[in-house]
Amino acid sequence: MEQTYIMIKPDGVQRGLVGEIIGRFERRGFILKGMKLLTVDKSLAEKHYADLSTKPFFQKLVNYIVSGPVVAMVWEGKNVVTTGRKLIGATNPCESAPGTIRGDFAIDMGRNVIHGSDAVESAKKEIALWFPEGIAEWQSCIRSWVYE
Ligand code: YYY
Ligand code: MG
Repeated sequence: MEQTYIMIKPDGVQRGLVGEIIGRFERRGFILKGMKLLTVDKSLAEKHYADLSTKPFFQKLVNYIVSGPVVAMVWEGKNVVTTGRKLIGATNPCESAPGTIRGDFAIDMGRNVIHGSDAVESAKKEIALWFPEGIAEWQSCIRSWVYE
């Protein structure tokens, strides 16, 4: 089953949006396979956003991610990478539709509350980067009530 890396950024944690965000993924039918709250050091933040290292906003982005604890999660389900991005909404919250996480809770791009992997391949890399210890092995009993 497909997995994605979802991270509640420091603003989401500070604003008390953790339960709200987890609830949206849970209610959709996705299964939580890994979760931890951690403060991020600069080198991990830089590795996570390595693809953006040449962008003018890179340093600002890294400083934001290390500014407080984040909640790192692995969610599992059919098409969870793409559907997760839909639940999250557009990168710029001004363009995120109401009903999405960013569209409901964010205004500025540099405080957009949540990260979600953009492809199956990047999800694999990000899960390995954030969960080097591995993730829980378990099967949810709701599976046959969510999938036909
Ligand atoms: O995957 P997503 O988070 O939606 O956007 P990315 O293009 O991967 O950029 C990562 C992160 O960088 C974005 O969530 C906000 C920030 N950012 C920015 O501050 N300014 C930009 N012009 C583009 C992205
Ligand atoms: Mg991205």
